[in-house]
Amino acid sequence: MNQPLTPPPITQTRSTCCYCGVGCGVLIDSDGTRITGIQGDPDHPANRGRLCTKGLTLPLTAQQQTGRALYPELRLNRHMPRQRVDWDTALDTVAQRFADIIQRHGPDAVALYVSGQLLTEDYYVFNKLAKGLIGTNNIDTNSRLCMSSAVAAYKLALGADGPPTCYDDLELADCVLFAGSNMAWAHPVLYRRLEAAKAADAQIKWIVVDPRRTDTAAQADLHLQIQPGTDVALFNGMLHHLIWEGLIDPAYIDAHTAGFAELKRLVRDYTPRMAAEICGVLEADLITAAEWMGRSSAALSLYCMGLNQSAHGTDKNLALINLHLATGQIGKPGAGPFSLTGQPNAMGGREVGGMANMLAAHRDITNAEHRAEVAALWGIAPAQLSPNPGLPAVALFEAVRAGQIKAIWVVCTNPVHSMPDIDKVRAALQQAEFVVVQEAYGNTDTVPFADVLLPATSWGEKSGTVTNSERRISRVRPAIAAPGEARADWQIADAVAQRLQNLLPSRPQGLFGFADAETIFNEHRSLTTDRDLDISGLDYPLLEQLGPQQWPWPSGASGGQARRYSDGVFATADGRARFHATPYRPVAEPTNSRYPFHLLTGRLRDQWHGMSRTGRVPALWAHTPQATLSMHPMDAERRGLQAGQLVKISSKRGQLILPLAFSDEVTTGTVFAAMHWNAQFLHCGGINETTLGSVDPQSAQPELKHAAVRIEAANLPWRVTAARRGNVLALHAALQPLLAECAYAAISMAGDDVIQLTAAATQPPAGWLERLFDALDLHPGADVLEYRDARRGLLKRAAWHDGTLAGLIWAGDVTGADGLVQQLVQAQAWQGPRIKVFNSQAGAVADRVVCNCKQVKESAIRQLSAQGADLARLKNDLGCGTVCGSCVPEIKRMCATPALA
Ligand SMILES: Nc1nc2c(c(=O)[nH]1)N[C@H]1C(S)=C(S)[C@@H](COP(=O)(O)OP(=O)(O)OC[C@H]3O[C@@H](n4cnc5c(=O)[nH]c(N)nc54)[C@H](O)[C@@H]3O)O[C@H]1N2
Ligand SMILES: Nc1nc2c(c(=O)[nH]1)N[C@H]1C(S)=C(S)[C@@H](COP(=O)(O)OP(=O)(O)OC[C@H]3O[C@@H](n4cnc5c(=O)[nH]c(N)nc54)[C@H](O)[C@@H]3O)O[C@H]1N2
Ligand code: SF4
Ligand SMILES: [Mo]
Repeated sequence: MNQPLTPPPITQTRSTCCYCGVGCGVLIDSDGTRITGIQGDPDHPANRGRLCTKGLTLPLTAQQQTGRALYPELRLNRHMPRQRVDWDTALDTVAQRFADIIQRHGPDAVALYVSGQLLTEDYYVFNKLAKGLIGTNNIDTNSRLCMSSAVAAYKLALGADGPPTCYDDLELADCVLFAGSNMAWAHPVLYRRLEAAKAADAQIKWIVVDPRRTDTAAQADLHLQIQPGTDVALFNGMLHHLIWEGLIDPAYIDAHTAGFAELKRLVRDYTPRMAAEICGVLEADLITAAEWMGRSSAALSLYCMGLNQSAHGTDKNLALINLHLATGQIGKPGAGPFSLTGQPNAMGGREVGGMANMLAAHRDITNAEHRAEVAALWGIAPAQLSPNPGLPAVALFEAVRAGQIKAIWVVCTNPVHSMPDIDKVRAALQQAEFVVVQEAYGNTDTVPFADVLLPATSWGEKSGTVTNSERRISRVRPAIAAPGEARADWQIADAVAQRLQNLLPSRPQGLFGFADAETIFNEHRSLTTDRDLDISGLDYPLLEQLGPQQWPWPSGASGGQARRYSDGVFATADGRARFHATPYRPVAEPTNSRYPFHLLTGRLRDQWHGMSRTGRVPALWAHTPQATLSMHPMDAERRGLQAGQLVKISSKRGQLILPLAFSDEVTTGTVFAAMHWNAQFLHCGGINETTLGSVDPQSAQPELKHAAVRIEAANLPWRVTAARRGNVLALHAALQPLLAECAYAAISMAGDDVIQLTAAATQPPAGWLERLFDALDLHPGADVLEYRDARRGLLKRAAWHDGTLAGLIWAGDVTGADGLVQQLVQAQAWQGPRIKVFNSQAGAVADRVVCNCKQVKESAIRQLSAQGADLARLKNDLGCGTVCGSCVPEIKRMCATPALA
């Protein structure tokens, strides 16, 4: 007799979401081997139980091993594929190749490129490995693409890195300025808190500065839709008004700042009229923004990549901080310049000094005293630390390309997708003598360049800490064991370091051999004593007992510090904050007659960066099912372009083809593309084929937000639409190698178990269709019908399973195919003779899912809102927007402007 199976008991593990810098606490359910569910941690101060669409779907990213990097792999030369090897072989090879290159060419011939998604403990070990053991400062991170302008500005203006503010300020501000931040999508859980505060107090004013009408902008009281890159002019113009209308705080300026006179001289020229003209906004709107801020009792600025990712990102930050210092809107509840961190541990990386110009605990490489302090704490001679700053990301890859850096170890980031001008990055990795990639997934655009692939554990599997945007340190805990032979990032670094030490006898010995994450944390905190981020009083038991805590927390303290500089004493030598005179400078690459469009780039609501995780979850594709280029309909009309048409986007560096989408969220002359799609889902590496490597002189952060481009119709008459029901991850692995051969090709997840491929070319690439049939297992047989019309170049195949349409390939002409894909997704019983499938002319049009949690589609919302339903009724009748709330801004917009939304 069969015993009834008792399901294994579910255990709950308290951890942190691995996506954005909000740093939401999560409770992970697992049955011992699999992650089965997730909830927001009701006790975590960042989210109090809430999660957004990305956080809520985390278990779905972790349930299958397909696509994960599970075993170390090694290739002996570039002409061979990598082979699975054991860990010792992989680690020995990395250590030997690095040691060999260091001995032949010196320590600066090697580099590490790491990530703000590493845990603090991982980061600490990598930083010690580069700076302490190897003796190079060539360790930079993807935070260079993200936060480095914010870091540079905080240090210049306030004397130290890190925001002076905290999340509780979100509810206390009566004027909120969002600058270059689409918080509704990029920091959704904090945005929910702001929405609630505004709903409770109608006096609260929101100003959004963004060249696009984002979901955040659509909810603002005032949207300053500036021309790209003109923020400095705007802030200078606002300050001009504040000064000449007496809305500054002279007592605060006198007591706590320096440099105001010079700034005042500069902004004299920035009359509101002149500034508004540069920005392309109304003078009256600029003045309103200044008035609201100047008369506010607590003004808070929230800013992100629209400021940082600019060739003058540091000045953009400084110009905004100037406004806060001049009005005394800093160091008090509800007020201050609040830089939102993007990645979950951008802050932790800064704390351990994991960048090319930093040392541990916010120390500087060029400062001899700082070097001596770190050397003493590590127990090595000061001369063992190199005084020369390492190369920041863009220059680092350039040095690899130039042959100056010969080995590079890439950890937890995907530069072949996320760096500007990726063709140069590909050339660099091709040119390098030795490339190591340490990844959780085996299918990113960087992995093909790896001579050694080191499999890393990821969310739900690793232990350590992260620091969120408000300086709060949370524990990350494992809920399940590592998949395959994957190891924790710090363990891999430690294992290589111990081997490298033996191979480099003249370098410091005995720095490694960490027992666990806690030991690393304890060493890290000992380096922070008496620094601005002093956490010498914090440890794992305390975090266990009291939950996540904010720094600083010096030994003996009984609590962290919510706000900094409340006493008006800043972290500069004389305690005064610094004003900086910031003249306006235009974007690095102005538009011209050859490249007439401003290209903006940014994020989508439900995708995360290169999609190695979010791209695995069909539900997260529903909100934005495909990569497109957004253009204002007037620009399209002028050029005779239709919505849905394939267009070529070219810059001086490169080009790509995408379908055109009409959008009045961009102004005329400006187009937008999301940053997420890459060669795992497209025929090319994505929008960074076109972007440029111009960097900010002070922060070395590249201008990823803007490039000058040309848009023209792409004439690709041969079309393919294919779809298949099955395991989407396995199907994706089979289809991905076909993408690069077409002029345009895109994979998307059309339903929970349906994958779709769309492709276009001038003519079919040789043998490509045969491989497509193989990939989708669509060979003629009992359940597969074929139609050919050689004269018209048509070939169609359709497959059935259990009486429903289960697969199709339409090649040559794709008329009617989209409707069939919808039928396939809906999996309804096929009606009538199967042969009818080939006559299909049109059919159901895809209906976008707006609310992920309740699976509410656009058509349902539109239908009700056309009848005058408001948000409350839509929530009540359809259930949309009632769980995570990520779709609420969009639903509100649909209600307010049904024709436009
Ligand atoms: N859903 C989702 N959330 C994320 C991420 C993700 O991948 N997906 N990534 C995380 C990370 S690492 C980061 S860094 C953050 C980024 O968070 P955000 O910076 O908020 O997001 P972006 O969409 O990159 O850019 C914000 C806005 O900058 C605007 N912008 C472009 N040029 C300018 C300009 O010159 N001036 C101004 N004022 N605005 C401009 C763009 O139109 C865009 O709306 O998001 C984090 N959260
Ligand atoms: N055009 C344009 N480009 C941009 C931006 C933009 O706005 N526009 N934004 C920039 C910004 S702000 C950022 S932050 C970058 C982000 O760019 P990337 O850093 O390239 O982004 P991810 O795709 O998140 O890369 C993280 C990688 O780490 C892997 N991974 C996940 N967990 C682990 C782990 O625990 N260990 C290891 N070893 N690997 C793991 C993931 O599979 C993934 O491939 O993109 C930048 N690029
Ligand atoms: S806001 Fe969403 S993505 Fe960000 S930490 Fe919270 S749940 Fe994760
Ligand atoms: Mo970022």
